[in-house]
Amino acid sequence: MQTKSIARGLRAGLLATALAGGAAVAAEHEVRIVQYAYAPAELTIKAGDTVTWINGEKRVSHSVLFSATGEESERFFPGERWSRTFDQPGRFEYRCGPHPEMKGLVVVEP
Ligand SMILES: [Cu+2]
Repeated sequence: MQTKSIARGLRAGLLATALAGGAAVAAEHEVRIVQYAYAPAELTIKAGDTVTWINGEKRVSHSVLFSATGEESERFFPGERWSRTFDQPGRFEYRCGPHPEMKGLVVVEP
């Protein structure tokens, strides 16, 4: 009888810990850049997550330029990467600074 109620208490405690931990853990996402394109071009993430763009080209540098704010990464070269954390929900359309035809979108859910 006493053993059972202790086990129940432990289970409830573990569940609460798991839920709190799950909400606090931010995820990492990757977007590869190959042949003048972002892949995936559209990405849906949760607020607090980080996206890393990886230049997978042979010799071309690219950037990530957010159209709405003008915020732009530095140019990054083949093998290099650039990361941004998205704390606010919203739609973040972007393109490549030197190659405006390259377009991408990050949707950040609350
Ligand atoms: Cu580019």
